[in-house]
Amino acid sequence: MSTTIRIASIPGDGIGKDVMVEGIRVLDAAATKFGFRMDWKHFDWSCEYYARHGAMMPADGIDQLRDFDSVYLGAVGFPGVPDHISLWGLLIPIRREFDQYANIRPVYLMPGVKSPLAGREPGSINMMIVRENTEGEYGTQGRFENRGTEDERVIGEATFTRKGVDRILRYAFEQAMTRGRHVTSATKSNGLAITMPYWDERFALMARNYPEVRTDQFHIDILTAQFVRNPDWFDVVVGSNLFGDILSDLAPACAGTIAIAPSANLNPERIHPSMFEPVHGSAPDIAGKGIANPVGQIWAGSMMLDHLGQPEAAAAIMRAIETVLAEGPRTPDVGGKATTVEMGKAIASAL
Ligand code: GGG
Repeated sequence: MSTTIRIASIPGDGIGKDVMVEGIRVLDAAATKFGFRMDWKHFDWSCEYYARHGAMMPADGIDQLRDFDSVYLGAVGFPGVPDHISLWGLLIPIRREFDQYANIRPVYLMPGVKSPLAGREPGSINMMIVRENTEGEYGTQGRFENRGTEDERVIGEATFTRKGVDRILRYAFEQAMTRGRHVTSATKSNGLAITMPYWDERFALMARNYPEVRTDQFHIDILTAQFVRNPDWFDVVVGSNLFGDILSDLAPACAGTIAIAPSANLNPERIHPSMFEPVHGSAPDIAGKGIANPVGQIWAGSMMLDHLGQPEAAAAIMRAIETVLAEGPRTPDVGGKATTVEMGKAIASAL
């Protein structure tokens, strides 16, 4: 009897709906080729759902997802719903309730994709951003004081727990052991005088457990400059929730386009489902026009299959993505004239 993989798909908003169709097309084709079954259940949770129900998902939404092997997400956010409402109503609760503390975002300069940085060859940018995903600067703790007066101020708290910091640092070092044995820490301990010195302290302690791994750390401001000047310096880059979020848009932009970048929200202990999504957002300006690049969604699907014990299918999808990015058909953002559907179909056929 063949394995069945049960996936909750949440296309979400904007181009999430366009690229999800292609992600499913490619994963279904991979399943047929490699002899397993994909069993999809689709959820319409989104800003449209919010407009109808006053919430991004039902009150028991997390429980509805609990028994799936993984969650496959498109994009979240649309004009009319404030971004903090849409993110905190859907994406962030899933990450937190399922303790998906490791957000893994690989960055690779693919053949056929042009870096905006001069003289960069395919493969010359090859790093992994490891982003802390459940605490840090992303938070709802805080308060307004003297609201509506001249003395108005707002205070937001960032929480860094020893457990939370150590487990993401450990994850980054373990990743480095399987790659180039180099970990860079993103910090800002010269300005953020409480949380970031603590982060640095835990980083130095964690590094002692991995004498084979070369380490360095940069303040986030100069780190962004070095991503642009010297992206080949980096192997694994570990950062807090906010810094990792910023770096994982910047790095794929240096490698050509954020549109192809994937993201795995992992619960490494596999007690809960993990979630896979493209790094990009819902891009309302091009939603429904049929020109969104589906590669970020499809690459995220490859990461999902790898996580769920189908490494051959995952690798085949990556080869198919590389072939189509190099030879076409390609969407306009990567220099072609193809539609989202044409590119998705080409990747499915290249398997
Ligand atoms: N692909 C999911 C999505 O819509 N991401 C956009 C976004 O703003 N994400 C914020 C985050 O990853 O924390």
